[in-house]
Amino acid sequence: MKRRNLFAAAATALATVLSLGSAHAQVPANYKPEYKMSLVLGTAFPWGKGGEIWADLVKQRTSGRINIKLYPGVSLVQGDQTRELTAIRQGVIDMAIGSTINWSPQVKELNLFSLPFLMPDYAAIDAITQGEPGKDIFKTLEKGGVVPLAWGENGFRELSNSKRDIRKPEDLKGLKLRVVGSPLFIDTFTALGANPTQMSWADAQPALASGAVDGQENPLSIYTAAKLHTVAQKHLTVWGYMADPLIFVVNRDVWESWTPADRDIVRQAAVDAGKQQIEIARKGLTEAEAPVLKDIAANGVSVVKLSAAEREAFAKATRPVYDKWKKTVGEPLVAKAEAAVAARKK
Ligand code: X2X
Repeated sequence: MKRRNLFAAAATALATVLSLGSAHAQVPANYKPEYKMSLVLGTAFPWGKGGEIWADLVKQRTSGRINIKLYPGVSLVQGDQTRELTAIRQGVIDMAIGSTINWSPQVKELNLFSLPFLMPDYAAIDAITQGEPGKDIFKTLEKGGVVPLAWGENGFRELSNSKRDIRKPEDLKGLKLRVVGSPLFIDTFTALGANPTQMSWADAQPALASGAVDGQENPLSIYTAAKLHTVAQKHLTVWGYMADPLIFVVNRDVWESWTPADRDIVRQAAVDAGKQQIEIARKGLTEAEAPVLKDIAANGVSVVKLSAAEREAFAKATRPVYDKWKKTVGEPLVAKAEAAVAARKK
């Protein structure tokens, strides 16, 4: 290295040390050494990967002023995912990426996404989350005391069980199914003749393993990463009856404790992480032939893909549930969502 270059390199190194030093010196006194991010699933799943990306982007872009630690398994609320939103509001949790399902017991509008057969494809999810209905939902959450920043995705929830192939509603008769924590799911599966029982994701896996329940519904990224074929889930029906988006949020007091510049960074990082997370969640599912389905079948799982007519039979059987819950969600919001779906670019 020439002498001049050496000098330049030394100057750069010194500047880096100084800027790092000053970045630390600039951490406002009211900032916490660590912010707690709640998630149901860890980094083996698209959900947790989204959390990791968000935390990493924030750390880089704030030069470490905002340092986020992931708490998967909703461990800050002892695994009870339906208590997560309340804990965010109370400040027990600083920030989270949460499923619309888990927060819907507190925010009735979030049941929108759980209305059976509202969203026929991925474009329909995007039309709602990225359009007017999504904005309305964010306003509702803001009024509810949290700061929503971006959308992510858990995914279309497909049905698995240990007993038989499901092609028509009658096939569900008497099946014991684990469902998530919104009463809407009890209504949907009761309407289909099944025997639904509500439990947390933490309890679901042992219940499937012991045979206490016969089946469950979850996105295929979860089915594969949690290896549900090893807990007797050998029959899978791809019916796309609903999908749960994820929402990136921050507790309001935490948000207000940050400088406006840092708020901008955290918001933009959530938007960027959300986009990447949605891509990860859809990987293997949106390509031709859906390679994920081949991988699942290779594990000896019987994969049933419903035809449009078969799907329609399930939609018809659950229509009364849709109509009942439309009132709970709010008819104007549902009408807006239906219009966004009808106008979507396929
Ligand atoms: O509990 C579930 O099924 C899960 C992991 O998908 C949610 O948190 C909604």
